[in-house]
Amino acid sequence: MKKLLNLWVKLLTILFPKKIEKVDYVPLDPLPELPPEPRLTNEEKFVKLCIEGLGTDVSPDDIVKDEVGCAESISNLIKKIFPDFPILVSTRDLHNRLSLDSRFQATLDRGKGRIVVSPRTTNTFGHTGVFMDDDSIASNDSNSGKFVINYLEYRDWETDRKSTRLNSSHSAKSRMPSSA
Ligand SMILES: [Ca+2]
Repeated sequence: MKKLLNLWVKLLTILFPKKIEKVDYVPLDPLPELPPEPRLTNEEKFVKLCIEGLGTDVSPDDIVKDEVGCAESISNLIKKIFPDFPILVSTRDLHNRLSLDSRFQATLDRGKGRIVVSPRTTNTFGHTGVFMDDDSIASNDSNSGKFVINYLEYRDWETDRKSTRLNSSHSAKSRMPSSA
Protein backbone atom coordinates (compact mmCIF):
# COMPACT_ATOMS: atom_id res chain seq x y z
CA MET A 1 0.00 0.00 0.00
CA LYS A 2 2.81 2.39 0.97
CA LYS A 3 4.64 1.52 -2.19
CA LEU A 4 1.60 2.35 -4.23
CA LEU A 5 1.24 5.67 -2.48
CA ASN A 6 4.89 6.53 -3.10
CA LEU A 7 4.47 5.68 -6.72
CA TRP A 8 1.40 7.82 -6.92
CA VAL A 9 3.24 10.79 -5.36
CA LYS A 10 6.14 10.29 -7.73
CA LEU A 11 3.78 10.22 -10.67
CA LEU A 12 2.17 13.40 -9.50
CA THR A 13 5.57 15.03 -9.10
CA ILE A 14 6.41 14.11 -12.66
CA LEU A 15 3.12 15.28 -14.02
CA PHE A 16 3.12 18.50 -12.08
CA PRO A 17 6.72 19.42 -11.54
CA LYS A 18 5.93 22.51 -9.64
CA LYS A 19 8.66 23.54 -7.40
CA ILE A 20 7.44 24.54 -4.08
CA GLU A 21 9.90 26.62 -2.28
CA LYS A 22 10.00 26.38 1.36
CA VAL A 23 8.92 29.62 2.83
CA ASP A 24 9.76 30.42 6.32
CA TYR A 25 6.99 32.01 8.21
CA VAL A 26 7.92 35.56 8.97
CA PRO A 27 5.66 37.20 11.43
CA LEU A 28 4.61 40.61 10.22
CA ASP A 29 4.82 43.58 12.43
CA PRO A 30 1.44 45.10 12.91
CA LEU A 31 0.95 48.14 10.66
CA PRO A 32 1.48 51.37 12.50
CA GLU A 33 -1.72 53.17 13.27
CA LEU A 34 -2.21 56.10 10.93
CA PRO A 35 -3.61 59.26 12.35
CA PRO A 36 -7.22 59.74 11.22
CA GLU A 37 -7.67 61.80 8.05
CA PRO A 38 -8.56 65.29 9.08
CA ARG A 39 -12.14 66.04 8.11
CA LEU A 40 -12.08 69.37 6.42
CA THR A 41 -15.04 71.67 6.52
CA ASN A 42 -16.33 72.88 3.18
CA GLU A 43 -14.75 76.21 3.86
CA GLU A 44 -11.40 74.57 4.57
CA LYS A 45 -11.70 72.48 1.41
CA PHE A 46 -12.48 75.66 -0.46
CA VAL A 47 -9.43 77.42 0.94
CA LYS A 48 -7.29 74.44 -0.06
CA LEU A 49 -8.64 74.60 -3.61
CA CYS A 50 -8.04 78.34 -3.75
CA ILE A 51 -4.45 77.89 -2.60
CA GLU A 52 -3.92 75.14 -5.19
CA GLY A 53 -5.39 77.44 -7.84
CA LEU A 54 -3.06 80.34 -7.13
CA GLY A 55 -1.03 81.32 -10.16
CA THR A 56 -3.31 79.45 -12.56
CA ASP A 57 -6.33 80.29 -14.67
CA VAL A 58 -9.10 78.76 -12.56
CA SER A 59 -11.66 79.51 -15.29
CA PRO A 60 -9.96 77.67 -18.15
CA ASP A 61 -13.13 77.48 -20.24
CA ASP A 62 -13.03 81.25 -20.62
CA ILE A 63 -16.75 81.69 -21.12
CA VAL A 64 -15.95 85.35 -20.81
CA LYS A 65 -12.65 87.09 -21.42
CA ASP A 66 -10.11 86.74 -18.66
CA GLU A 67 -10.26 90.48 -18.25
CA VAL A 68 -13.73 90.13 -16.76
CA GLY A 69 -13.40 86.56 -15.51
CA CYS A 70 -13.65 87.16 -11.76
CA ALA A 71 -17.12 85.66 -11.22
CA GLU A 72 -16.43 82.83 -13.64
CA SER A 73 -13.27 82.04 -11.69
CA ILE A 74 -14.97 82.00 -8.28
CA SER A 75 -17.86 79.95 -9.68
CA ASN A 76 -15.40 77.36 -10.96
CA LEU A 77 -13.75 77.12 -7.56
CA ILE A 78 -17.11 76.75 -5.79
CA LYS A 79 -18.18 74.11 -8.30
CA LYS A 80 -15.31 71.94 -7.17
CA ILE A 81 -16.94 71.75 -3.76
CA PHE A 82 -20.57 71.79 -4.91
CA PRO A 83 -20.70 70.24 -8.40
CA ASP A 84 -24.21 71.55 -9.05
CA PHE A 85 -23.14 75.14 -8.56
CA PRO A 86 -23.64 77.08 -11.80
CA ILE A 87 -20.84 78.88 -13.59
CA LEU A 88 -21.87 82.48 -13.27
CA VAL A 89 -20.02 85.18 -15.12
CA SER A 90 -21.65 88.21 -13.55
CA THR A 91 -20.89 89.49 -10.08
CA ARG A 92 -24.56 90.36 -9.66
CA ASP A 93 -25.65 86.84 -10.50
CA LEU A 94 -22.99 85.41 -8.20
CA HIS A 95 -24.03 87.68 -5.38
CA ASN A 96 -27.70 86.78 -5.81
CA ARG A 97 -26.95 83.09 -6.00
CA LEU A 98 -24.79 83.10 -2.89
CA SER A 99 -27.47 85.04 -1.02
CA LEU A 100 -30.13 82.49 -1.95
CA ASP A 101 -28.10 79.30 -1.76
CA SER A 102 -28.61 77.75 1.66
CA ARG A 103 -25.10 76.35 1.57
CA PHE A 104 -23.77 79.79 2.04
CA GLN A 105 -24.21 82.18 4.83
CA ALA A 106 -23.94 85.88 4.62
CA THR A 107 -21.49 87.20 7.12
CA LEU A 108 -19.73 90.41 7.87
CA ASP A 109 -16.69 88.61 9.21
CA ARG A 110 -13.56 88.69 7.21
CA GLY A 111 -11.68 85.50 7.35
CA LYS A 112 -9.96 82.82 5.38
CA GLY A 113 -12.22 81.29 2.78
CA ARG A 114 -14.90 83.95 2.86
CA ILE A 115 -16.07 84.94 -0.57
CA VAL A 116 -16.28 88.64 -1.08
CA VAL A 117 -18.54 89.90 -3.81
CA SER A 118 -18.94 93.51 -4.74
CA PRO A 119 -21.66 93.24 -7.34
CA ARG A 120 -21.58 95.45 -10.35
CA THR A 121 -23.92 98.38 -10.14
CA THR A 122 -24.92 100.79 -12.83
CA ASN A 123 -22.11 102.99 -11.64
CA THR A 124 -19.37 100.67 -10.45
CA PHE A 125 -17.43 97.74 -11.71
CA GLY A 126 -18.01 94.57 -9.81
CA HIS A 127 -15.41 92.22 -8.50
CA THR A 128 -15.26 89.06 -6.48
CA GLY A 129 -12.52 87.22 -4.67
CA VAL A 130 -11.71 85.08 -1.68
CA PHE A 131 -10.15 86.10 1.59
CA MET A 132 -6.92 84.22 2.07
CA ASP A 133 -6.65 85.58 5.59
CA ASP A 134 -8.33 88.40 7.45
CA ASP A 135 -7.02 90.98 5.05
CA SER A 136 -5.63 89.62 1.81
CA ILE A 137 -7.83 88.63 -1.09
CA ALA A 138 -7.16 86.39 -4.05
CA SER A 139 -9.08 87.03 -7.22
CA ASN A 140 -8.88 86.85 -10.97
CA ASP A 141 -6.20 89.13 -12.30
CA SER A 142 -7.69 90.99 -15.24
CA ASN A 143 -4.36 91.22 -17.06
CA SER A 144 -3.09 87.69 -16.76
CA GLY A 145 -6.35 85.81 -16.18
CA LYS A 146 -4.69 84.05 -13.29
CA PHE A 147 -6.00 83.63 -9.80
CA VAL A 148 -3.60 85.52 -7.58
CA ILE A 149 -3.47 87.32 -4.27
CA ASN A 150 -3.90 90.79 -5.65
CA TYR A 151 -5.12 92.57 -2.54
CA LEU A 152 -2.99 92.52 0.56
CA GLU A 153 -5.32 94.78 2.45
CA TYR A 154 -9.07 94.82 2.38
CA ARG A 155 -9.18 98.61 2.37
CA ASP A 156 -7.48 98.55 -1.02
CA TRP A 157 -10.35 96.43 -2.27
CA GLU A 158 -12.82 98.97 -0.97
CA THR A 159 -10.81 101.81 -2.40
CA ASP A 160 -10.70 100.07 -5.74
CA ARG A 161 -14.42 99.51 -5.74
CA LYS A 162 -14.90 103.21 -5.21
CA SER A 163 -12.16 104.22 -7.53
CA THR A 164 -14.61 104.80 -10.29
CA ARG A 165 -15.71 107.71 -8.13
CA LEU A 166 -19.26 106.75 -8.59
CA ASN A 167 -21.83 106.12 -5.99
CA SER A 168 -21.68 102.88 -4.20
CA SER A 169 -19.92 99.68 -3.71
CA HIS A 170 -21.39 96.84 -1.83
CA SER A 171 -19.55 93.96 -0.30
CA ALA A 172 -21.28 90.80 0.63
CA LYS A 173 -19.33 87.95 2.07
CA SER A 174 -20.67 84.51 1.99
CA ARG A 175 -19.21 81.60 3.70
CA MET A 176 -19.78 77.95 3.44
CA PRO A 177 -21.27 76.11 6.35
CA SER A 178 -19.26 73.45 8.09
CA SER A 179 -21.22 70.67 6.51
CA ALA A 180 -22.93 70.37 3.17
CA1 LIG B 1 -10.04 82.20 -17.54
